[in-house]
Amino acid sequence: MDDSSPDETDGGHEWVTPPESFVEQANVTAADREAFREAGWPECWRRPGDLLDWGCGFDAVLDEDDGDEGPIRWFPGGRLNASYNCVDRHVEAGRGDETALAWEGKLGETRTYSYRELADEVNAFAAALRELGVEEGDVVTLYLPMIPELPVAMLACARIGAPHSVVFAGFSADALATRLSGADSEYLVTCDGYYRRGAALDLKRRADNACVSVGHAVEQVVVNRLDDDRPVGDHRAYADLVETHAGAEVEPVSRASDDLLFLIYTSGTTGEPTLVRHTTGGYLTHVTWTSHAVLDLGPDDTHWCSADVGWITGHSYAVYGPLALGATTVLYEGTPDHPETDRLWEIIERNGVDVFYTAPTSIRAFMKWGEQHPERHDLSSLRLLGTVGEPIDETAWHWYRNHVGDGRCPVVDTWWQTETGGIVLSTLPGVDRMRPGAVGKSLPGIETVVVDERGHRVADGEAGQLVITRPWPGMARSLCEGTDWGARRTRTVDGQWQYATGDNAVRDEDGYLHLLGRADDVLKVSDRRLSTTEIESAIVGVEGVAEAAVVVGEDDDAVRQSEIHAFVSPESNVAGDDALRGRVRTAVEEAIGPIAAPDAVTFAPSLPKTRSGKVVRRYLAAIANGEDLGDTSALRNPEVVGELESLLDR
Ligand code: 6R9
Repeated sequence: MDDSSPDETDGGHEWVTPPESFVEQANVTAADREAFREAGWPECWRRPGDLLDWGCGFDAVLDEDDGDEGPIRWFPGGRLNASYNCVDRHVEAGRGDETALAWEGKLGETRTYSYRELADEVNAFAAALRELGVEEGDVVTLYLPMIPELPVAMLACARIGAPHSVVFAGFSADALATRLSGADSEYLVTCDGYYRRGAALDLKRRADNACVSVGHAVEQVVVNRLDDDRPVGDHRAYADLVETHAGAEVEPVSRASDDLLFLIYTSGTTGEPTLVRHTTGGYLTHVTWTSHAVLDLGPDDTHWCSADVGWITGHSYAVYGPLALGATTVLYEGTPDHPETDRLWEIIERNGVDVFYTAPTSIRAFMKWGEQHPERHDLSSLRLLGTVGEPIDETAWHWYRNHVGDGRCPVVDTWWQTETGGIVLSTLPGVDRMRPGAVGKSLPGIETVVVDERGHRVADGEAGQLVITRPWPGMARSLCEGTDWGARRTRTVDGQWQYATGDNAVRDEDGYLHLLGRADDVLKVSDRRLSTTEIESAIVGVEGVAEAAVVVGEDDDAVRQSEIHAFVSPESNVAGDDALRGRVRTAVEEAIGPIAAPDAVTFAPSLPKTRSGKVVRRYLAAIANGEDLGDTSALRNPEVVGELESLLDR
């Protein structure tokens, strides 16, 4: 197939128009966009709210200030249950035999759950959680790999009104312990182990180590994934619990719209891990509506969001969004290159996936492996492709559209964050023209501007920070709590409410946004969001290390994978050698997990600092990437930057 030439150019920009065949069947039309505009904010969010079943309808779309816990509440007065919306209502509508979940295991096994089977297991596990003592409002931590028990446990928690806190299974015991303590969570669902590239990893041991260092008792439920009948000690076995409670019916707890659905840890603007809290009504409305409008999902679709459920993308678009709409969601336990580099295409073909949502980092890997892999498979079921997590460059965008989407599937580049709950910027696939290399405009009902440091709007074409200027339903509840600006990240400038995203961007004259990366200390490595503080404190914990700072670099590979680059200053009598490099990496693996281990470690006599003593990571990133440093005169020690360039670990 030819690499596509631009469909059209105007104003010097390349535009790609969605094909007529897609436009005709799209869930959201130009008239819908217009209806949003006419309804005005916040009333325009009423129709998305109506995609859900509310046990008790909301009194208003938004209560901007009730003065009590937080100033902003979506759908006040409304009551609902997320598990009812994602499971029961589809069974009640006669769709119980349709597939809810199609699971592809690491060893080539498959398992499917119809909506009825999902309902049965969610009910049984919800009853089991109750028997263990979990009450409404208790936080249940889920430390599980990509196995069906993870979404089942999430929905079981939602059913009884117990907020879940999912911790990515690649995180270490220490990272799990921090998250268990921080969320005050007394219940943990984990598993004996899981397979990664053919090897069995012992998750249970990590969980046990974490529980020992938590200041309170933690009750564990253990899923048997390795099928080797390891004893679970004095913990409860998931399979026994589900069997004992088979046939149980647990009435879904009626939750206020503003009640918590889940907690999730992410890295904050200052690089610290922070707890983000999402609500039931606002969050579920947002992810359901964006799954309908941007991912174009409905009950007849088979959707595959390849993100791990341990991150926000998996929560919103592998679990809650597609299940709320009654679609089939595909869950894959393995990695894209094991056993072969065409594993994903085989899964798409076998399951008839029609909407595929992945990250640019994966697309760059597919490019490196070559187009012969997707082209060997029948991918004609696909009708829409999406990306998320980091900017996608034009080359990767075109490769994805041509070699995976056969040149006919629209590509939606979706920008959002853990804090926004769901998609905020994207084209609407049946309405808007696409611009490779740019995410689209703000979605209907959402308003954004690009501002300077004082919060004032900059001219189109100029770079600044992206801010969202009106509350949106998926916004984390934690965003409006707390009083200091750093934690809150919302402020009022000249009477205008603003949420600071931490991302730099340029808005062009068509309203399309070009994302330029983070403006703060958040580390986005490929599509993973890590905490600089967590990594740096693991490194300075190594004997012989005086100081450390980590930044994102790009390796020299043609596919431009991002990598973690650590600048480490050893104590004066300590050699910066490979042995120390090894100890630095091991320390990070133990404190967070292998995904956070630095790819490059540059030893430096000192780090560039401002006169007030703050390390300037921006210069370190420029050095790591061989970029121009610009003016360094504001540094206390400008001479160090030249020295660092020659010491670089390449
Ligand atoms: C969903 C998710 C959020 C950060 C965000 C930004 C980056 C996400 C992007 C993108 C450019 C896109 N990001 N989508 N950058 N284009 N389409 O990734 O959440 O893990 O919280 O990360 O990811 O920097 O601020 P999260």
